[in-house]
Amino acid sequence: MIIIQNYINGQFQNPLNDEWLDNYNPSNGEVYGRIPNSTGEDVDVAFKAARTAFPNWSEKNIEERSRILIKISELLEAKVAHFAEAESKDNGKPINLAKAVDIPRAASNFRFFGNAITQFASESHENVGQQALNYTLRQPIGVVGCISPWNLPLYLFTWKIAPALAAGNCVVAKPSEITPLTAYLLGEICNEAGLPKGVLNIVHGLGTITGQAIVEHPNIKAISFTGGTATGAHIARTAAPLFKKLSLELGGKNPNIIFADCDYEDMLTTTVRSSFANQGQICLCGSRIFVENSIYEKFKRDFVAKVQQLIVGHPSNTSTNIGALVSKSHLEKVVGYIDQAKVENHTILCGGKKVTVKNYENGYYLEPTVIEVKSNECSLNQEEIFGPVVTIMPFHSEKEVLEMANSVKYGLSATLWTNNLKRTMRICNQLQTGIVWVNTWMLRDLRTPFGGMKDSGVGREGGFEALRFFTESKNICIKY
Ligand code: TXE
Repeated sequence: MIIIQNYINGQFQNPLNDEWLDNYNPSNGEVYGRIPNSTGEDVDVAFKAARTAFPNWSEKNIEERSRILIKISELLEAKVAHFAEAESKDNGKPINLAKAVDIPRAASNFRFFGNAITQFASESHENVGQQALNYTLRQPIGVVGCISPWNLPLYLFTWKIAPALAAGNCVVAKPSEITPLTAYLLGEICNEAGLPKGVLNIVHGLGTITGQAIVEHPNIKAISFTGGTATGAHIARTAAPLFKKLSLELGGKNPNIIFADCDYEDMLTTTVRSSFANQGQICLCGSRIFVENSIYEKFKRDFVAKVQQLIVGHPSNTSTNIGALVSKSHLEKVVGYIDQAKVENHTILCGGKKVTVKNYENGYYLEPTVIEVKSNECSLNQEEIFGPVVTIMPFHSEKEVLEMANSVKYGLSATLWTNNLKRTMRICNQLQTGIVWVNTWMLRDLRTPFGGMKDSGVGREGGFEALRFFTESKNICIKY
């Protein structure tokens, strides 16, 4: 049994009410740990520690802040195997994925923002006619709140914390109650790296209690949130009258548009990955596949054949492609969409059933599922499923596919496969998404703006966008 504690003021602590929640291992459905069921009182203690730490941290030499963040990155890199094992156990993702992607990326987040802050410049404007100089300061906000989800636990947790700290803020953070383990382990690394106590505080608990208390706290002045769109809307409503800065990275229903002139084999291999990586539980997964009519039947055959080769298995097995879904309730939600497909007479081309993995019969496993839908209007094409389920349908013209791609409430990312440059430019200009990948998927560069349009969120993360979010600008005008 792993006992996870809050990390407040550099120390591991029980919740003040001594109430705890069970933490499940999705690969076998068993409880393997417990986490604090923290309340607003714990959040307030964390806030006070952060507020006390703020003057020293914000006034620290930038090189010194940068050095500590890079040290955290190095310590994480040295413990990739340990963290990957924890992440895989907590989330159900294949160990190979956690080792190759999640934990290295968490380390990169600290390294990247540790370096980025040393390059973060602000503007100045001289008005010679009026003999005035304007310059803009970018000052840390104070104590900020970071709330992250369960799909890429440490990866997204650190994607918020690293820029917040780099910019000189102190943080009260809450990882998802479903996947708290690697955030817990991070506390020790922060101490080892010499992060002063109180600069980062990690409070565990339910979204509706602990998360809500962070959002409602009158003196936590900015909230960076990644999670579901409904939760994002609730947070926006709560934060608005308190005039908090908000960054919301929410759900997606991303189109994957495939033209006949693409590099077919590359497209096929990448499309399997963009559909099912992390059991399809990535907000960037291409969940609606649109294929040009002339290659539709061939694609259907080849894609289904490749998907059927994916191995569903225990996350710790290195040959596993598809691990366990994150929770029982999430598995049931995803299965609900497959049932809906049957009711609406869509065609399930492969998958569709829960999988029983030998010796782990109570784990949350599901076959990778491909569904041929009749139209883009069905709920399977309009709502975020967030599991190993993709839909496919043919299109006949550029105009038709653009209309379908854009006619959802979400606008996070899109993928386009074509070798026609003019078409690429036309479509990229018209797609209503914050991110477009052409002839690739999930090729990330941490300097680029990251986030969505429409119901996929507000604001952008990444690069200097994140540092701008976590700072207040102050313009100073001097008459000389
Ligand atoms: O996320 P929640 P859920 C989508 C996906 C999924 C759906 C719901 O479709 O099926 O959202 O997932 C905290 N105040 N995504 O319910 O609740 C919560 O504790 C403050 C897309 O698991 O949004 C957790 O730390 N915080 C997504 C975090 O919010 C609150 C990734 C996210 O949980 C809160 C995950 C409140 N009132 C799910 N209520 C993506 N964009 O990548 C909850 N939380």
